[in-house]
Amino acid sequence: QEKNCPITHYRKSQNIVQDKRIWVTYKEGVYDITDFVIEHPGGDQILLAAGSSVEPFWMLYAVHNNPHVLQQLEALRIGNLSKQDSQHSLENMSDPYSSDPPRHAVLKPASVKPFNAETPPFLLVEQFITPNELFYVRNHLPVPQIDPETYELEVEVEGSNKTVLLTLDDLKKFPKHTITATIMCAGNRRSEMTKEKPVKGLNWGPAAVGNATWAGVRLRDVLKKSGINEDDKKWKHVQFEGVDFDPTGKTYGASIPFWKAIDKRGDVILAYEMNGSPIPRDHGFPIRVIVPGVVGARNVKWLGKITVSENESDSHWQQNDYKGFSPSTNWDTVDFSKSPAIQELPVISAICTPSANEVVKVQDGHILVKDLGYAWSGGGQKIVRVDVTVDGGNTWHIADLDCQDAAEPPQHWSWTLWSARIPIRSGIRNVEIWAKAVDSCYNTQPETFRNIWNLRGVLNNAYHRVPIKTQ
Ligand code: MTE
Ligand code: MO
Repeated sequence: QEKNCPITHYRKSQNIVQDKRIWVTYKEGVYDITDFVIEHPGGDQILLAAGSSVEPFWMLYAVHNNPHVLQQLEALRIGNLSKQDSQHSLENMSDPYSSDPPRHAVLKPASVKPFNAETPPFLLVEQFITPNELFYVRNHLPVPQIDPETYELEVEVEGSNKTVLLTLDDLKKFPKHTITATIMCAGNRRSEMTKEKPVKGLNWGPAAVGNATWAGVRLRDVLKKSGINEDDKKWKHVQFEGVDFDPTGKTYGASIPFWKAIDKRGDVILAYEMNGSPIPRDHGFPIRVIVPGVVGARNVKWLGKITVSENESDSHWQQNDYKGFSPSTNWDTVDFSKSPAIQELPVISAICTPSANEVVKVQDGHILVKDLGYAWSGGGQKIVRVDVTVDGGNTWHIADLDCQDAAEPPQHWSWTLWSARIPIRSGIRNVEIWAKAVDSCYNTQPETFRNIWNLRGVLNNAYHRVPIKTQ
């Protein structure tokens, strides 16, 4: 443990100073991982463990603790710790995920620790409102245990040394505001993009999305009560911090533009209810920010602190993740400071039933699929049309928009559920259903993933294509 490499020296693999080697330990082994980090995309994550044991980190990111990774590591072993040193406090280290809440068995995990899971697609489109226990879960870290009796939310106005502390009761004294809004992960449908060319991230299908009714207090009301003048040009961002934290003590964080936070029509709320119940632990109990129309990552759960600022959040998830890049940008050339953080999401749709390779009955020369899919657009835009084709775009059929909220743009926050009755030429057994949606700005989806591919696999909104068999 003679080398203690400060993380900040190694922010990106390109910046690694060759004469400062990076060592980690695992059990009694000592490993020089410098060359590995240079090769490895996302090497900056590994550097959290630089100069120390990787074990606490692997408990947090359990995907790494597998035979393949251990084998790779073994090749880098340069020595062993003394018996004394290797007997340090490992015994006291418990699984940080042991107090995570129980989950519905139907949720399909993309990773277990941290817990990430999506709804089975056919269940997703059965109901306009996604039930709490079926709502997808995207956690970066263990679920914090928060006592609602002692919970306090801190509100800081940067540059003033005044901070406001609000208990749950204080918060509930503000007028209650209810909205129905879709929340979607930036990585939703990533598994399709990765088929074009591998991307780094959880292998989500089309169901890292859900629609719920959220109730709470307007962020705007809390900010005004904390002394913020909505016309003050100085304020550019509102930052949020969760109380979930990584082994270095860093909490999950994100920010949104000030205008979105303060605008009455932005409908940003500090929610304490999800579909009429207290927010479940996985979804942010007791308070989570709902930023409708904006990517899931900014909807910070287990909210601990709000900061009104001139600057964006400096968290990893605001600065070095959840950004889009050119298809030609790779892990050697990427510069996260050059792309803006994703806020409003682009228009998307997905076919949820039938599933790939399902056999579908033809009746009167048509296939009829109820609850076919969902469509949604960010920024409070509404879906005005969904087009479906089964002949590669020679003919398009207009889908029925079966379930749609009455709210008008730019405050239309919910998804639209749709279905279609599609004519099929007789004798054709294998067809591919394609879907694309059009929103109230007349934005539509790109045809393929090829030209929107990006290294993190975000913004996966190309036409959804599902091959089926007819009978
Ligand atoms: N907030 C905290 N505190 N910690 C997190 O890991 N994940 C974010 C966001 N808020 C996250 C968070 C991401 S990336 C998404 S997509 C949504 O929460 C997921 O919300 P859900 O789990 O309620 O579906
Ligand atoms: Mo996400």
